[in-house]
Parts: sequence; C-alpha cells; structure tokens
Amino acid sequence: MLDGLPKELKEKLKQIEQEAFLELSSQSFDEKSLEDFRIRYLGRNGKLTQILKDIGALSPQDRPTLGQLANTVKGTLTQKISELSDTLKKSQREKLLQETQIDITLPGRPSYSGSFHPILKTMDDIVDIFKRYGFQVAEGPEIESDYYNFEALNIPKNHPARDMQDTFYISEDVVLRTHTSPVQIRVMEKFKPPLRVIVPGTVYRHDADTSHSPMFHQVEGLLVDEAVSFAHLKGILTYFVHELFSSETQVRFRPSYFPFTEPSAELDIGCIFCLGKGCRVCKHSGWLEVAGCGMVHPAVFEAVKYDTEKISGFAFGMGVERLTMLRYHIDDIRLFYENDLRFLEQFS
Ligand code: 2U9
Repeated sequence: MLDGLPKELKEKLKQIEQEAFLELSSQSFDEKSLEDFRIRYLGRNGKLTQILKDIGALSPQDRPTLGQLANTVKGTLTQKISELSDTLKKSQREKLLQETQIDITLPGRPSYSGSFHPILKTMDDIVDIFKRYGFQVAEGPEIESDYYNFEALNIPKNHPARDMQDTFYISEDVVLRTHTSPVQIRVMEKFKPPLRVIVPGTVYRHDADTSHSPMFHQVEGLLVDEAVSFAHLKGILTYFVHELFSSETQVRFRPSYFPFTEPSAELDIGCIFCLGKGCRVCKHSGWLEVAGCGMVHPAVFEAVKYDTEKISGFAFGMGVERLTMLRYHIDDIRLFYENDLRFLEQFS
C-alpha cells in the first residue's frame, strides 16, 4: 500500500525505526541518556521530527499514508521511552527506599517525662490544703530589711532570738530572710483584718548538716479576726495533719517559745513509722516535731497598727524539707539539692 510513495522517505523512516529500537534494546539507560535519546529522535531537530517535516512537504496524495506511518513510529517510540522512564523512576525509588530503610524491629528509645521536685510537691500539697480552708497565698522578697525580718516581729537588735536564726547579713540592715514571716507583716500593712494567708517560700540560715541546709523552704500561715483563740489554731492544724498524713495520725501541742507568738507551741505528730512505739526516726520518743505555732504577739500587731483590743490571731510555720523527709523516708537533706535523676525519678 505504500507503493508509489517516495521510496527514500519510507526507507529512511524504516531505517530510523530499526536504528531506534536496536538502540533501545541493546543499551541500558539512565535518566540522562534516555533524555538524550529522546532529543535525538523526537526533539525539535530529532531524526523522526525531521522526517515528519519532510513528509509535510510531500504532495497531498502521498502525505496521509506516510504521515500515518511516521506517526505510528513516533507513537510507539514515545510509548517505549515513557515505559523506560517509568521503570527507571521506579527502580530509583526502590534504591532510595533500600538506602533509607528504617529497621522497625529495633527497640524504641524510652522518653523521659519530668516531674515535680519532691520539695515543690510537698509545698504545693500543704498550700492546697490551706487554700481549701479559705487561706490566700502570699509571697514576698527573699532579700529583706532588718525591720521586716526582725524588728516588726518583736525581735529587736541584741535580742537573744537573733542568735537562733543564724542570719546571712548582706549589710547591717539588709538580710537574706531567715523565715517567710516578713511577708505576713507586709500583708498586714496592706490589708485590714479579717485575714487568712498562707506563705510558701525559700529562706536562708547559716546552718548545714544532714538535716539542715543554708537554703530551705517554709510554709507559714496567719489568721487574724475577732475572737480568734488557741482552740481555732489547734482545730485547723489538727485537720491539716489528718489531711497531709492520715486521719489516724495523733497530734499534740507542746509549750514552746517564739518572740512573735505568745503563747507558743510546737506541733508534734505520733511517729508515722513506729506509730508511737519508739524508733530511730522519733529518737524513741514516739513523737515527731512538724511545726511551730502560737497566738500572734501583741507587739507584732502594734507594729502594723492593728487594734489589739479588737482582734487576735494565730500563726504557724513549718519546714518543708523536714516534712518531705518524713513523708518519703529520706534521711539526708542534701539529696534534695543534688538533682541526681536516679533520686528525682522516684517521685514521678
Ligand atoms: C507573723 C506572726 C507570727 C510564724 C511561726 C513558727 C512558729 C515556727 C519554724 C518551723 C520550722 C521555722 O522552718 S522552721 O525552722 N517556725 O516554729 N513560725 S510561729 O509566726 C508568725 C509569723 C508571722 C506576722
């Protein structure tokens, strides 16, 4: 059926087709050489493109048949190139997957989650209990004036109680606070009674051994109102002990002395380890000291210009390290500050 068409073009087309398919089957291609091949045959100046142009110049009778033949060759070649290109891409993808393969049978790395430091945990637990009794949280500066840390709390200069406190002096009138009590003075200066405040904070005393650290934490409380009595103090602190330890825990109030409270007492709880039988922790007394407390001294109220005829109040203070050591049976205070993860992880 191709008889009568310009022989040379037909022969040339056949030759190009043969040549192209021979090349395709005898050579292995990569992306670049395949693209070169495509350009050589099908590019703007490619061999096949050239033939198509030549066919365009044939007479209208000869053009369709040879044109159809050329288009078939072009179609087959395009299809073959596209197949080869797909195969190349696929094997490239597979190679990449092989190289970047993840071994899903390897054991995973554990993820560590942080936790609250036991001191902070105890401090929060204590504060939360008092919040439920209507106390509000107050905070204040760790660097204090002699006035707020001592004078306003009925501890004048040369008072023997200043020796009890092992103060760090920054200058003659500026100290690192030895207790959080100056915060309650500042609160009373600002607000009128009735008042219920709970004051957690860091304090400093020049003291260090297995149960004392130069930096430690306290929670102090203050309640001021009309007709507040020692019975209220006993009631609230007994409830508190039952919530922080257990409802079975025994309490006792033992007379003591603090310059800022009168009368003053130490709060003891029945030993939580031997339940009062006597052990090493309670030094065979059956009791553990957990807080100090008392009725606020009138001299303290006078310093903040409260009317001592109208109001009265109670205050208490506790060392957070000591309570945490009791709660978790820790026998060396220094463990709290080393930040050894093996220690801290036990509280997560
Ligand atoms: C004001 C008036 C009175 C706070 C109090 C204690 C007793 C007490 C110690 C417990 C262990 C300190 O951490 S510790 O060493 N605290 O014994 N604290 S009464 O009394 C106040 C506070 C503020 C205005």
